[in-house]
Amino acid sequence: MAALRELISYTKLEDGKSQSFRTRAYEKAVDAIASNASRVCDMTLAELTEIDGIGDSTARKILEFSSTGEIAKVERLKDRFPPSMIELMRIPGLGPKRVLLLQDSLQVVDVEGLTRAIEKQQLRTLPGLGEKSEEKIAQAISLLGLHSDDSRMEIADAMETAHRVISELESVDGVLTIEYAGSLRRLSETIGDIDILVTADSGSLVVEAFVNLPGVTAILGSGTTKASIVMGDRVQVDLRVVPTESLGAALMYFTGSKAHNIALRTRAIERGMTLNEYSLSDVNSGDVVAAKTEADIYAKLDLPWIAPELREDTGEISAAENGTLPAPIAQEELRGDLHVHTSWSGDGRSSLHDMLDAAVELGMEFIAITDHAEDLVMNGLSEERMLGQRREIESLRPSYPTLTILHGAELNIGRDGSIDYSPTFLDGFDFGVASIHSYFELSVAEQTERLLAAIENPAVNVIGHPSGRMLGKRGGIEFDADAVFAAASSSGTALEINSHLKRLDLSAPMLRRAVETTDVLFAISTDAHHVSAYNHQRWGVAQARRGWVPSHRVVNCLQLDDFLAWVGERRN
Ligand code: DGT
Ligand code: CA
Ligand code: CA
Ligand code: ZN
Repeated sequence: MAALRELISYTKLEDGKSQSFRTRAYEKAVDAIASNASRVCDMTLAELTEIDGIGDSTARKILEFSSTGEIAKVERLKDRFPPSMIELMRIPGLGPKRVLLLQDSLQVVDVEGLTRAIEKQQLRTLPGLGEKSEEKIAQAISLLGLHSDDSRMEIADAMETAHRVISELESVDGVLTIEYAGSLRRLSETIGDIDILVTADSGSLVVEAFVNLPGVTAILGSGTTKASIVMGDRVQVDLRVVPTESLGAALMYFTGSKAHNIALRTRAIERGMTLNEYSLSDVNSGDVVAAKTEADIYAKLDLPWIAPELREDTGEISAAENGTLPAPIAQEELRGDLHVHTSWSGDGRSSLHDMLDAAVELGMEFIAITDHAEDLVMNGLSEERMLGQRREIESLRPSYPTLTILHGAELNIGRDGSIDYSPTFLDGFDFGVASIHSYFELSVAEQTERLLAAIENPAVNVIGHPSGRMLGKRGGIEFDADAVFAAASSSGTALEINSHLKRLDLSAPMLRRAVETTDVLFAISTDAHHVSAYNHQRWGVAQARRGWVPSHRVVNCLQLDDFLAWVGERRN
């Protein structure tokens, strides 16, 4: 039982020691509950004390929690000890006594403060600590990955954790819907914490399952409708269980951004209403005006539904009001994928045949197979192997009557902007993607020249992941974006929106600038190296939304004939 575990942590702090008569009693009760099949939440005092291992005072705490959703003592202690102190107790070498000492003598209550204190060599000055223990604690912090300055996660990691949590919670009894909100739903590049919203018959059952998920290393708080946990080293996940009738209001509130919420609240007030996480309501009567869906609420605020990826208070509300906000692209609008790898290249993990089968299954109408060209040292295909792949495609075409298969290549943009193979050999392809895979350190002028040369090359239809960035690893090349957008716009070369969560390349601000200042076209591509990665299309679509890209600018949303016409224009 999560509430009891929380009680144990806080009692340790209150007592200033890890073991006491009280903590032992609570721990015994936790064990007793774990081995007892029936639900303690519904039991009477008499039934509870009957269980071996649960004493009278613990039973009263459990009863208090089942009827009020809180334990008053824990709530009181939270005022004295912030939840971050509970997290500090997880660090080897720091028990309750030392955590209290840190608070009293150095006003340190969290990992960030602790790291600063270690940097200033303050820990070694405390009674009972010395240089050695300071070093040990510093080591433990870095081993646990509790880096204070870098506490935001990459979106790829956060999304993976969120999906793991969601799939675990799906099997809990009485769960109706699960969605993630917050910065994750807005597709921010980095995520502070993961926010999950659930509708369910019983909040406490969901909370119970949530705090007991595999991989939970700390419970920062829990009640009957909400809880916060730490998974693994440092990933915080916040859970809210909300009533079905106010799901829309809750989703809006917890999706944020905070700035977007504030702007909407102001708008509500101007219309004689109040907006909070429960509903949009009439300010005088208190009657609910809308709450169940986001679209209902936006409509009552005289706005179309605004896609989560746009909710940053960067002009989306006035654009929505004026009708100039692009309709959000839907994944169903994509008719094909234009950057796809197969096991012909060293890093592809599914066969050509399997990639085509999966494409048909997903309803694609066209596809460009674009394995690496020869200049990519490890994985590139020689001319001979490219011709082998072309023969295989030709022999497979009759088996895929609904899929137009283009034989392309992912060409490498060299230092001077030249690409692989001879012009004659390049003529043999149906399609070309050209990408930056090397020379990340050149000057802005040189990088711009490289991109411009590739854009002008008739063998190139799309510039793949134009900046070459890898989120959390490298920033990508710097180039004169306006010059590149203008050139791509006049030559008809599309710029890729790479769907991989580690790339999301071009970035959203770049996309928005390109859309606002030029007529440039885009290709939303998965860069799939395995059949399962077609799935990433949804992130590419979300990234396009975040960049305010309308679907009429996206070449894979074109009808087949128009798409082929666009490809052909470029190549002759
Ligand atoms: P993060 O976690 O730092 O990447 O960013 P968010 O946006 O997920 O922020 P988080 O987790 O603190 O809160 C989730 C959402 O809840 C946030 O986007 C908007 C809403 N929210 C949180 N605190 C406030 C607040 O004080 N006022 C308003 N209006 N909304 C808030
Ligand atoms: Ca968050
Ligand atoms: Ca949060
Ligand atoms: Zn690729």
